[in-house]
Amino acid sequence: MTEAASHSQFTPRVFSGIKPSGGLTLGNYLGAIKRFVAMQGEAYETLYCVVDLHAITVWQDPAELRTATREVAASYLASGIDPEKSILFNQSQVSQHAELGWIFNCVARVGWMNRMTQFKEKAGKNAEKQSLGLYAYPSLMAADILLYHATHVPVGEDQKQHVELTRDIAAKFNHDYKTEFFPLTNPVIEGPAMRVMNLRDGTKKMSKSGESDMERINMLDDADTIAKKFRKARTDPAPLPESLDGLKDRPEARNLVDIYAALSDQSPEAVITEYAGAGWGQFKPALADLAVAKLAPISSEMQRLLDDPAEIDRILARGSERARAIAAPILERTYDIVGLVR
Ligand code: AQP
Repeated sequence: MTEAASHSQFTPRVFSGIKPSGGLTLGNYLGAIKRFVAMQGEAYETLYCVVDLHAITVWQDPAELRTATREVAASYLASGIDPEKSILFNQSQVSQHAELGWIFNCVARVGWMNRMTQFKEKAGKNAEKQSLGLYAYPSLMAADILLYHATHVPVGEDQKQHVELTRDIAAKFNHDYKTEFFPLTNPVIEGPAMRVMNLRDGTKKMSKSGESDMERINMLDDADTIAKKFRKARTDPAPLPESLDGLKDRPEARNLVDIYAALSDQSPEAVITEYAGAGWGQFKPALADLAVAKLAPISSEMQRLLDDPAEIDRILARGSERARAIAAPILERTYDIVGLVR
């Protein structure tokens, strides 16, 4: 693929999204939302999406899906996404996502999908019983990104493979149709909390849909619940070490240090320097206080916004209109390149 496809002719544009598949977690906040806010500004045009079509790749109760969609939108707004500065919308209101997703289903190879670790993890031993949508999810995700010619995608570590697949799809499309139409998008995975782990098992990531509520901090948890969950978080008996090296092979301890670092905008090294030798009886309450200080203002603003769902719907409708204005000509051009007569 040509260099040109990855650079220069594309406007610097950020796209990212979150699935409304349940209550949002601290992992979604640190790995995604906090960074979306930081990227909003002069350097990029920013589009942030509630990716509802991805949510239905596993069963969603319709009423709960509507609530979760508004909750993701409220979490963006409450965290500092400004709907004037960013385009904030939900995927299903921009039908071009599904249309480009189909084109990409015809570009992506079955072998590529078979290598996706997220599908393997989610499907477990029941791959045959999963929806076809869950299997094809990464090509819809490629469409989400490439529909806007997005150059940068802030994501957590778990989505890295899907952004790499997006580059593969763009490169194959460009190659097959002898064009440089789609950019080779860069994943942006930076900071100490790109993979926030489950509080009960430091080898598994914190997920909205994890089995037990005790394994995650939800953005809407109250102060007592947050304190209780950190108090009961699994750790080993040793105190915090003098340096980060001492956290090797201590995944639960490392996770709590990384969470503290991300919440306080410090490096994990700085946290270790501050808490060297401290026991969990000291560190966990400090972590809980910090998490409450950061999350409480966001969750109370979310609650306020959720009291007026019609206003959230208006913001999403307006954002969808602006998103369509970018997406429609890109899809039109794609159809032309592919040879579809309209
Ligand atoms: N534990 C995490 N640590 C860091 N980042 C995370 N993200 C999710 N979990 C963590 C990031 O949040 C963004 C939105 O993710 P998503 O909701 O669209 O999909 P997901 O990664 O599948 O999230 P969940 O919480 O695990 O949802 P379920 O349980 O429904 O599948 C992405 O940028 C992701 O990296």
